Amino acid sequence: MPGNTTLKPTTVTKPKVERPKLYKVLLVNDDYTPREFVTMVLKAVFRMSEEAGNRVMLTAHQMGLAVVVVCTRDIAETKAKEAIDLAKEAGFPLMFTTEPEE
Ligand code: TYC
Repeated sequence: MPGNTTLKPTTVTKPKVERPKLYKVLLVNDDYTPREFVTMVLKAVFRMSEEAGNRVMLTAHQMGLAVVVVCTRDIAETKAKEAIDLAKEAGFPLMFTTEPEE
């Protein structure tokens, strides 16, 4: 009926989209793995350029640790394992770890 319309309040529900937690892959320094091998693994597994791989390798060499990449937990764990396995096959103790971003 025109002029007699009841307006109902509309509830607007804002959908809550959860952001997946992000994880860091860390490169750990050691005294035995050759620098070139570390850079090669960073290029092969994390698709880094020679320059970026070298920079990250040198950071770990000097600081003890370096952040390689930040990504979802699944990808972080898979990549870390791939990298560790490559080193194991070659007989090097090179280590990668993962941890949640603060
Ligand atoms: N410290 C190693 C060397 O002097 C090189 C190296 C760099 C190893 C970074 C591990 O995460 C690493 N041969």
